[in-house]
Parts: sequence; structure tokens; C-alpha cells
Amino acid sequence: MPTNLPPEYHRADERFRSARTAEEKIAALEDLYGTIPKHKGTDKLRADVRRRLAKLRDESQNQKRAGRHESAFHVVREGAGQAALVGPPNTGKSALMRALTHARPEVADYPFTTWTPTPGMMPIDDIQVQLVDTPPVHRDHVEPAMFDLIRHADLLLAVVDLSDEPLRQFDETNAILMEHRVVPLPLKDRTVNPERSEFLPALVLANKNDDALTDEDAAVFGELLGASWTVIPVSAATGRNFELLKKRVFETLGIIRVYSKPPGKKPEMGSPFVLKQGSTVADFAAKVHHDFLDHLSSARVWGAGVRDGQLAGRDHPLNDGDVVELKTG
Ligand SMILES: Nc1nc2c(ncn2[C@@H]2O[C@H](COP(=O)(O)OP(=O)(O)OP(=O)(O)O)[C@@H](O)[C@H]2O)c(=O)[nH]1
Ligand SMILES: [Mg+2]
Repeated sequence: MPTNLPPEYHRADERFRSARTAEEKIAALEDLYGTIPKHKGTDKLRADVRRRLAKLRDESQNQKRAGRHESAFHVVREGAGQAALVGPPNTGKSALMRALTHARPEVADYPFTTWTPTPGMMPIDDIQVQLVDTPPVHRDHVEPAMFDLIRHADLLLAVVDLSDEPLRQFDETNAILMEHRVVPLPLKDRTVNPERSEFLPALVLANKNDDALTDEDAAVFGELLGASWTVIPVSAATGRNFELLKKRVFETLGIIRVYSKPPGKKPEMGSPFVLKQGSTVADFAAKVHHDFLDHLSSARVWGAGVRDGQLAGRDHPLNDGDVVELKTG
């Protein structure tokens, strides 16, 4: 490998290594290719990257052909949960997607840039949550398949442009969503057709809050929506409040991370099992391996609210961050 590669190369390489989906791998590799200086010393490397790209593209095409669902609106779920970025045109959904994941949907300063959804993985500490960028919600363009996609998500991220009548955008989006039987949880009581509706937890992303100058606008917007909504002022351009956004996404998904400790070994930190809040030792055992549940003899738990290594029964409720040692026999 040539030694004089620029830092961008190594960053792209790191992104490639941590990419989960074929699309992310391809995007990272394309970026990586662009960072390699063109000279004799890099001929071999560039040829190698081109070969890897061609192979990945082939594989990805074949997978798509083999898939039962041909629709561009079918997104394979991955990670600890799925959150859909939803909102009017030009609010910055794709820009947020690009800033929070390795996915590379097109961003442009005119409406209706995005026509098909793009998935990507957003890291939150040691887990990954899938974000899905979607085409704009707008009366002039309604794609029923898009509402099916949104309906099956775990979380709605309603994106508005803080600099362009956010309240009007927000009301319009909710109205259109509800006409398609997708109901953000805070609007539950206003549902006309509850039996046929899907209720989704929601966070509101007030985007284009690039610096402190617009904090007051964000605060006013939050007050107008009232306490039943969680408004997070963010900026795809500057990355403002991204940590807060991730924290709220984690909380709102209602999940916990539990780490496995094989008997006599160190806990496997860094690769948690993701469970629903309220899960027990038995739920954890079932997740680790279905045999474990049947043959579980004892469990020890380290974490909040327990003595270190405390023996715990099957029904013992687990907390985020717990370490569990399962013994069978
Ligand atoms: N200042 C600023 N501009 C932003 C920010 N996020 C997005 N933009 C700009 O807003 C415009 C629209 O961004 P997109 O990400 O394409 O918006 P979108 O919501 O995906 O648009 P559609 O695909 O049409 O629905 C682009 O010109 C972006 O550069 C932000 O946080 N701050
Ligand atoms: Mg877009």
C-alpha cells in the first residue's frame, strides 16, 4: 500500500469498515476512491478499489433481484430500531441523513429532491439505529407505499425547517400522515379511526438551527407545540444537538442494552444485546440463544440496582447497561 495517502483516505476507509449495508459500503468506497491521489504509485490500489466496487455493485444488484419485494419502498430493517425522517420538501431530511449516517442521498436547494427512501445506520454509543430518509410529505405528491413504510417504523422523526413557518409545516405533515392512518402518539386522542390507525412515537426535529441565533425561534416553536411533543432544535449543517438527538432517539425507542458475560470470562462489552425496556433475564436468555432459555440453571447480574454478581431468577427485570452471566446445566 502506498504510504503517502491523505487523511481523508483513512477516514473513508474507516467508514467503509464500519459500514453495515451494501449501499453504505459502496458509498464509502466511492468516496475512498476519490481520495486516492492519481500517480504511478497508486495504480495498483486504485485498480483494487475499482475491483471491490464492481464486486459490491454486482452483489447488491443480485440481492435486489433475488428479493421478493421489488419496490424501492421496501426497506430491510436492521439494527436496534428503525426511525423514519418525515416532513415537507426542502426541510433538510436528506441533509440530516447524510450528517448522521454513512448513507449519501442527494441534497439540493430545491423541493422534491428525494423520490425514493434511503436507509442508513446511525451509531448511538455502541448500538446502531436505522434511519430512513423519505420523499417529502406533500399534498401534490402522495405515494401510498411511502405511508406503508412509515407505518412500520418504530419512531417518527418529524423534520421541519425552523426558518420557514415551522408550525404550518408541522400541522400540514401531521394532517397528511393522519389521513393515511399514521398517527404520531401525541395526537392519539384526535384520531377519527383508531382501529385502523398505526400509532407511532414521535420526535420533532427543528432543523436549520445552525447556531445560537435561532435558539429563541426554536424555543417559541417548542412552546407552541406544547408539552406533549419533544422538539429538538438541530442543524444538519453544523451538527448542533446531535448528541441530544441520539439520546432522545434511544430513550424513545424504549430499549435497553444488556451485555453477556460467558462464565469465567470477561463481559463482552461493546457488543450489547438490545432488548425492550422491562425485559427479564429469561428474555435475555432467549435472545442470546434459544437453548439457553430451556436449560438455564442460574444467572448473575452486574449493574444498577443489584449487588455485583447478584444471583437473579428468570423474572428478574434488567436495566440498561446490565451485565449478565448465564449458566446452563
Ligand atoms: N442552513 C442550513 N441549511 C440546510 C440544513 N439542512 C439542509 N439545508 C439545506 O436545505 C436544502 C434542502 O435540503 P435537503 O436535505 O435536500 O432537504 P429534503 O428535506 O431532503 O428535501 P426533499 O428531498 O425535497 O424532501 C439544501 O439546500 C440544504 O443544503 C441546515 O441544517 N442548515
Ligand atoms: Mg430529500
